[in-house]
Amino acid sequence: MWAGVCVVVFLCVTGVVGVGMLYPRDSESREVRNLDGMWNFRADMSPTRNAGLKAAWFKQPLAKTGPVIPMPVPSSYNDVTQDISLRDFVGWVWYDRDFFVPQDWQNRRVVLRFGSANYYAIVWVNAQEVVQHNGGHLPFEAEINKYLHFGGSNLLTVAVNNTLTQHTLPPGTIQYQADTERYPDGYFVQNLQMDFFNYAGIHRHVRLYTTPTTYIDDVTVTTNISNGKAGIMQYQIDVGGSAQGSSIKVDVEDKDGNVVGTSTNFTGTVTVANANLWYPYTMMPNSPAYLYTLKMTLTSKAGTDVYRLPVGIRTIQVTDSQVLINNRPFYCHGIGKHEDADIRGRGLDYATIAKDFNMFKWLGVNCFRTSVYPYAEEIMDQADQEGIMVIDESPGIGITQDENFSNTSLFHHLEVMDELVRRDKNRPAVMMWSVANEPGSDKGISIPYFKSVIGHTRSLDPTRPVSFVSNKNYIDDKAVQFVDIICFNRYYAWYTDTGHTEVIQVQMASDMDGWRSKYNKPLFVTEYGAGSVAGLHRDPSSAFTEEYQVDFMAEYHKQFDSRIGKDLVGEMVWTFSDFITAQGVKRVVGNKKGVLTRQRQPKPAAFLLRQRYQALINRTAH
Ligand code: BDP
Repeated sequence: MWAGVCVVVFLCVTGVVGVGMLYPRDSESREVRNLDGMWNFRADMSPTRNAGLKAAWFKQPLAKTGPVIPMPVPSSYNDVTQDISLRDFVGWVWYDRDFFVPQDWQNRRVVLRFGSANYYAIVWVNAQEVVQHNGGHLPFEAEINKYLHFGGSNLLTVAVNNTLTQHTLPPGTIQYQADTERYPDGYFVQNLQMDFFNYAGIHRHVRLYTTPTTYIDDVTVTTNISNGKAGIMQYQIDVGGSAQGSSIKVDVEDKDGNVVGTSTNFTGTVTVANANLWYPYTMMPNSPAYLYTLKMTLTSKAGTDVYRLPVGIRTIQVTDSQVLINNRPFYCHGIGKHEDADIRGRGLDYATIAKDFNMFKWLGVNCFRTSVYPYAEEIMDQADQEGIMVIDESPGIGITQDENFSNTSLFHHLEVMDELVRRDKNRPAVMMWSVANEPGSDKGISIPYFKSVIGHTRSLDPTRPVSFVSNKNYIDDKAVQFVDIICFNRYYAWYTDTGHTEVIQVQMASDMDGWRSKYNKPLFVTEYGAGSVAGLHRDPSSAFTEEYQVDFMAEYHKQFDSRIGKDLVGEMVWTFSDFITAQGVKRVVGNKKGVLTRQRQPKPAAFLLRQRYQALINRTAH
């Protein structure tokens, strides 16, 4: 019916999983050019949202097809204007801009890369399609040499569709209302299966970068420790272009630029004697997060290509009751969050990244979950550099309807895991992959589905634990059998027994005992939280006041304290800051479970958390 949706479904054949997706980095042989800035923008407001594709708006500058407005890239487009129809828009939006390519790029490989665009994107350069991408939170790129005017101006056009269907991640549905006595003609809404607002647009950097025509396409590094001292880096380098006759030099450099290990093999091992290990900052306060540089120099007929990858040497092991980092127990006192902030929605912003990491340190947070989709690479970089562990989660939230477990959905989920692991596999901060949040894991059909997604992820990366986050109980859940760590979200005294904090300890205790006795695996409470509207007070406390959030959390903390060092390996409060959701009677301008406001100002709950986490640093650090 609605052409916008059909296009999404039928074009989904473009699985863009090539070998590598290295982050663009300048080097002796590579140039990176940022295309961020103010682009031209136009939403396709036609009833079928299909006018732009039909009339091929990409064939000419967007401004010639109709009125355009300036739109910042990166950002979500939703909150930038005063236009309610744009805020709540569903369908195709169009962006374009010019860019110049110097003549001397002609002999290099030129790549156009998007950090992410939510959800489905089609990209044209000079009116020719160069790439499509299905999925809202991961990078995609295309080699664009054959479309370029070297030494001249080029037109870049992007169409982005935010429609969520039963086979997207997260899934959603488009609901039409045919009753013309109650709804305007052609009325439809996007129904969501998650509680965060479906911010959309070009959310992350758009960049051009160059490489020689024979180039380092990908590198995979895993690390180990020998005799407690020597760091072992096992790596594999993939070459793109014509690799024949090429050679490689691998140098491991320490922070001062000293070469501490070398190799000349494409696949091999480099040993660093007396290595500085990578630790989360709470385990090694004086020298956390030590990063070496793996400098790769490829020499071929096409010249030399140099790429530098930061590498942290560390191991992760999971026993039946502990997580060990470099053979030492690690307790995660963490937080769940969203990328949500201010006017830009989920668009990348360095000030917000810096503020959020400063708030992590202020609170004493030593890990976070990329709830509930993969975060920007620049956020992940910060975690690597500051020594904050990450549960790296796919956008698999809301997998609850039978159709969401179909083969079409499964295929896409596997593809998303390919892309996520490909992007983040070398990051020391990533402690675990989470393939989903709160799926229908009590259903029989979830068994083959999660067996497949978890098994596939484990085969992509055998070095890290894999899990998903359950909101079912130990009796009903059918998919937790496949995970390495049992992650679960609980809202006792919030969604059930609202207002009764006295039930928390008893309910949490029997819950955790149940999981333990059934599975004998480590437990991780990935969400617990109560809403509080900043400035709302009541004493004695009641739901939605700042006091209630504090009372509520304190009860959970007592239960956690009794299990740290036994079977609980982590706790994460939900959530870091208030965030915008779809409108609904349960949400007052968004979800208020933040311990910070959306502007990152602490509520009393943040001071409680800070006190707890700073004390936990002292208690669990060594
Ligand atoms: C959990 C979801 C999370 C929600 C939270 C809530 O995992 O995404 O925001 O509930 O209701 O079920 O606050």
